[in-house]
Amino acid sequence: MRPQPREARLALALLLLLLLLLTCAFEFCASDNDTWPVTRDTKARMMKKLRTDYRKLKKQEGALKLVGGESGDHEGNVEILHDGKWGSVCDDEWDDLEADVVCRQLGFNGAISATANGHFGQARRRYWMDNVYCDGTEDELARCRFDGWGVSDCGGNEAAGVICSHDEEPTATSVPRQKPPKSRIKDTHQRGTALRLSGGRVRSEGRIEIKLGVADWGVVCADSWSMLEAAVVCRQLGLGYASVATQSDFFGGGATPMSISGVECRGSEGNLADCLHDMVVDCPGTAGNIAGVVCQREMADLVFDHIELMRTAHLEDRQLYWLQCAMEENCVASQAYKMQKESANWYLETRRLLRFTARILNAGTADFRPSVPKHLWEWHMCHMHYHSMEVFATFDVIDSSGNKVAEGHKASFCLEDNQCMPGVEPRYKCANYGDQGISVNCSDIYKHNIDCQWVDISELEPGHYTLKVAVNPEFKVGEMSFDNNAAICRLLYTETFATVHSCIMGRP
Ligand SMILES: *[C@@H]1O[C@H](CO)[C@@H](O)[C@H](O)[C@H]1NC(C)=O
Ligand SMILES: *[C@@H]1O[C@H](CO)[C@@H](O)[C@H](O)[C@H]1NC(C)=O
Ligand SMILES: [Ca+2]
Repeated sequence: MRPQPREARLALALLLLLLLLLTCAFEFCASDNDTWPVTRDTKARMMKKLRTDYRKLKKQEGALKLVGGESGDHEGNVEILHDGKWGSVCDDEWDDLEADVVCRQLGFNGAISATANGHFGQARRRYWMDNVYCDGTEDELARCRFDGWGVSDCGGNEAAGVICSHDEEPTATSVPRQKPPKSRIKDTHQRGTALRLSGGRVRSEGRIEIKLGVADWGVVCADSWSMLEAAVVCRQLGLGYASVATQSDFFGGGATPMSISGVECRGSEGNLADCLHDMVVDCPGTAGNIAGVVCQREMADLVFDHIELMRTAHLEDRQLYWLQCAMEENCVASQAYKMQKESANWYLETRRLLRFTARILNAGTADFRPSVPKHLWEWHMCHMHYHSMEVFATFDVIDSSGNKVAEGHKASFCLEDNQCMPGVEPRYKCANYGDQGISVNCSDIYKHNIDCQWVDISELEPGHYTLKVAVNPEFKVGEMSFDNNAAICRLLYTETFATVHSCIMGRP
């Protein structure tokens, strides 16, 4: 179980208070020394200070604030106080449940939305929390599950935020003032656009500069800049595929005027002018929030095998006793953690798992390598291997109105060559801290019988659903195409069996 630092500190403060009282009672307070009034005075002052410290501690540990919001204090990136210092929260696993807890802790009725990717600017401080899982009943964010204070592998652009519902403006509908809707770049700037890279060490990299009509060249705000937008730039300039999307002044440009912000592409466009942008430039965060790219000719391309998924999908009922490793890796639904908290016999409870095999082929022209460098890989004791990519795959069950109904967990994997086409030598191996990756024309296979290779559907009502399995779902690693990274299937679930059928290939 995770230690409860808040409780621990409160207990410590109380203990000190008691100790002081005792010392006092035996040493000074009983003496009839003529300095007794002074001692009593000192004692009273110390007691008072301790009491206020204790109250402060109680109030502050786990306190939240929202920063960077523009239209009021009901929105912003989340910062949390731990150990007397404010820190940011990473957006991995950040969604409506967590946002709701944040908003309620801050005294709002609930959340309108959870924001990610530094929606309200870059993270200003170190990350205190990562992989936060709330079940929605917590009264404080600090009571949700997370990786531990300060444990995170997130970059500066992964700040989590919220927009809380507030009714200070009764004239408006329930939606508060948000950024105005976006428009296509070429609709706003009909006199044409031109694109170039500047400040790179070689021709195939640099900051993006865009020329709108007769205006001067300007840089692009990196507020929603990702591998998808970067891919469009590389394609348009004939430079191949995007391998890195930068959000900094790494390639200079701090003194160049900002031409556009909020650029948003699907990733398959041939021209950046087909993407959306803010009609009025609105670039949150620091001056160095500039979009850049590194393009490459050769690139990996993961393809998810949906045939194998259909062939292998089946149900298994398993006692929590056998799922303790899986619990450590967040592979069961939050209901299971609740049982663990509330019942002494929690390990006798049964969970229902929808198991299937995930087979991922690299059909590109370059190896697929993990997004996290080797020295930062996390060792997972339970499964005795290193995780090199925090979110390599997502498994989601979605109902007919588009809601996620079985908590899709985000699986970290150990990437390796399990099966290669004839004539291709496997090169990546997880064992012994080996190099991780997937070679061209090799597949990484996660068989249905290994731990965590499932969706926990214990709370699911029988019926018809959509099962969506996706690899590299956050587009953290560059690929030739993301249109083949997901299998989107029909799931029929009855009390006694489940079938997965009619899969199509799609985007995460
Ligand atoms: C009273 O306390 C003072 C110093 O705090 C000390 O010097 C003195 O000896 C004490 N007298 C008695 C009677 O304990
Ligand atoms: C991978 O397979 C494709 C088609 O099966 C082939 O054209 C290509 O040369 C192979 N690449 C490598 C590096 O083996
Ligand atoms: Ca792909």
